[in-house]
Amino acid sequence: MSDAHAHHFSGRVEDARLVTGTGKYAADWSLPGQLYACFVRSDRAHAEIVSVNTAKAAAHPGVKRIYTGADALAAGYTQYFVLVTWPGREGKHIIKPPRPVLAAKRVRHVGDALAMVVADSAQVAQDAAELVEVEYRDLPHVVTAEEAIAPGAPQLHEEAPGNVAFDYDAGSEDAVNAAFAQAAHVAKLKLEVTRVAPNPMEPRGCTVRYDVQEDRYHVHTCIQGILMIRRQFAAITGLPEDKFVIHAQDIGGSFGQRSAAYPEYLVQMLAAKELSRPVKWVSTRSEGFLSDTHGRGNTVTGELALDRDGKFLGLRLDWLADMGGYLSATGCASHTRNPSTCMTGVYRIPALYGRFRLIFTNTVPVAAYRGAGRPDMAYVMERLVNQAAADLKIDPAELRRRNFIPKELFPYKTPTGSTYEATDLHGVLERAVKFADWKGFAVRRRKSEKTGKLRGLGIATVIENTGAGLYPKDQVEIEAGAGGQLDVFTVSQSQGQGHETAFAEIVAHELDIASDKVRIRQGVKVLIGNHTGGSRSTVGAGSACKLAAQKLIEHGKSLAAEQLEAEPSQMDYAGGVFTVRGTKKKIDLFKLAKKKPFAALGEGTFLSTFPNGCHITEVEIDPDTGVTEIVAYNAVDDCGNVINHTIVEGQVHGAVMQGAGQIFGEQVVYDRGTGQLLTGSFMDYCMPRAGLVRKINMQDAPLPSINNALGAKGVGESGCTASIPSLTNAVLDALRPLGIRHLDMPLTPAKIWHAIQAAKKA
Ligand code: MCN
Repeated sequence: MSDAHAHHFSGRVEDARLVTGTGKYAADWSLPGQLYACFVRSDRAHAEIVSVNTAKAAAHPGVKRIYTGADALAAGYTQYFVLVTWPGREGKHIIKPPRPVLAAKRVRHVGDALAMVVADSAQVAQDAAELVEVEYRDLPHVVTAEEAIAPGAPQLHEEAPGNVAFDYDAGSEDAVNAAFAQAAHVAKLKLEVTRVAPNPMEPRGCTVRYDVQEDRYHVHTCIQGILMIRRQFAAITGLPEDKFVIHAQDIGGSFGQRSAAYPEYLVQMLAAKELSRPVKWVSTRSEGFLSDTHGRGNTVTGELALDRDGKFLGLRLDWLADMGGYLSATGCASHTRNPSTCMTGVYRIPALYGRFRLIFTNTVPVAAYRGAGRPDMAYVMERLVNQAAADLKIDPAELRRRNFIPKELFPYKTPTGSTYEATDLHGVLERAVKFADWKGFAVRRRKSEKTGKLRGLGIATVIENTGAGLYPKDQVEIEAGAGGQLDVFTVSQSQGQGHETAFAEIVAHELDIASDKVRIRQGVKVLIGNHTGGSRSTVGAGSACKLAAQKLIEHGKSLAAEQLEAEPSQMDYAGGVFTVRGTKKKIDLFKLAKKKPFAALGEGTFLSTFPNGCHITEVEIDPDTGVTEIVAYNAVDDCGNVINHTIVEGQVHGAVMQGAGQIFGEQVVYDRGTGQLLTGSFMDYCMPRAGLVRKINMQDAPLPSINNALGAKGVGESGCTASIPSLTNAVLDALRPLGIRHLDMPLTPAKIWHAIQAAKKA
């Protein structure tokens, strides 16, 4: 890379806009003549709707129209799009009970929307919503997956007996049974991967305008990409995808949550068309807790069989995923296929079997959340490995070394059908062990003991597949326009990942020009490609950026040749200038475009990549208070070739923080007796504070991917996948000398303190 654009690798170009309040988020879109919507939501966990009386609300001054479940049924907006199309156990397909976009006959969770008031202002809509009278007949409810599958449990959907939406398995049950029969030791744990609320900074919002002339809906909302949401709208309405024009500029975080075509948006469509006015709705934070999809929510029993030498023989999982009251588009895949594809982790385990069941409960639907099943899988695996190490009194790093997939077996086909590309598991581990001064821990523990603290050392060695997508290829178009700038069009959508910076750098690097000449334009042109999710944008859209830039050069060469009266084969290109080889004849890329704008399309099909890493953490626990302090966080990650190191650090930092949040505080809690959501605001849902993880030491261990043009592997989620098990292993390492074998997340001070007190008494 030339000095001319060495400055690219500093800050992010979007930051100035985002931190000075000049970003444009969902709530910032306002359209002339817009009306405002407010939703009436169920205050019951499970009930029949006997009647909805809208008379008083409709008479409220300023109210234009009130929509109810009857309108949803009349429109036929009842069938949702879900990603899972493949069969499960015994060839049976996923059960997709109808979900009217406004609850019609029954409500299935607190917060289930059953009416929408449209009025002149948001305040009037809210006032009127409070006048809607709903008569319910309460039904028995159930808020945990385990209780939902018990005999006699309340049933949520007639179509799904026993509350099971999908029963899926992976691997070979017979092979696992045989492996367990040979085992010298079995480590077994029952683990809760708690339900959490993603809570992006930006509350959800949407403004819909129906254009009569075009006969199209213009939807202004927070998304992860225009295509996936259009496909869902099309599936629900039965209309072609091009009837939906999606507008989005800045997205204030998503973490998987903004991939759904939420029911509210479809009711707004009904209203915008019928009333011939745009309809705007912006969620409050509390409403978000009740209606934005939640994440994780798995109860997993895991068993790891080992031989006498500590070699892994088999892994068996029984996985119950709490899906909430309805299926989301992504959740069903996140909790079946995703964990099964990386079920073997970084280990050579000859026999694997997992049974994954998706269960309905009277709670908010669950969807993909940063990592989407892979952190859950890594957590189960890494907890089991540490449990086995403790049981067998083997150093946990050593037990890992013994069981890593050997280098010579890569590319490695796992027993559940993934093909891992080359990784250097031993190399990453040894670097991390050194980086974290693993050997010096005993001394540090003694030091902590002197101050009355319990010190623990945690490790997680993880791998995950990135690259899941709905579309078979990714396209990017670059336009060299007359304005002296390049416009790069992509259908992926940054939600905070810094694509405007990173993608511009990819294009600028390839074209050997300054990156401020390159402008990334997301979602304004319909191309084929995936939304931003599954940590696949860099390998997909990013690689397509590189290929498009290469094509632009080739195309530019033929145009430049015409201008300079030469043959395209005589043209060279460097530093933004086309030259005729061996002559002084040349033309600048931007001058060429000024004469005649030109464009190029880059595209490709990019396979999964397998980022992997080792995170070693240390905690100190004050036994008098149960408070845990993370005193060291050392991460070594292989995310292939790094495009922008600062962004990668930011991504790992953010994801580690999210993992730490889940381990030390975050949890969505429902009251079993009433089915009410107890964590409905930031007063009672414990978001992590900046001080939770003070310093992360990071090292890149790049082994280029062979599956894409950049040699990059995805990195957006890997910090979650590694931090969740590593931090838990550290806490349990600190507590194990007291005889504490296991605690479920969140590891709050109260939980730890009580466990210590109980252990002292025992
Ligand atoms: N990157 C890089 N070198 C690599 C890999 C990635 O420089 N070898 C950079 C990329 O150029 C990009 C960023 O890191 O700017 C993340 O890239 P990638 O791993 O491809 O992930 P995606 O862009 O597809 O982002 C998705 C991922 C997911 S799935 C969730 S969930 C998530 C996340 O990213 N949600 C986020 N990070 C988030 N960050 C913010 N701020 N907000 C969210 O909602």
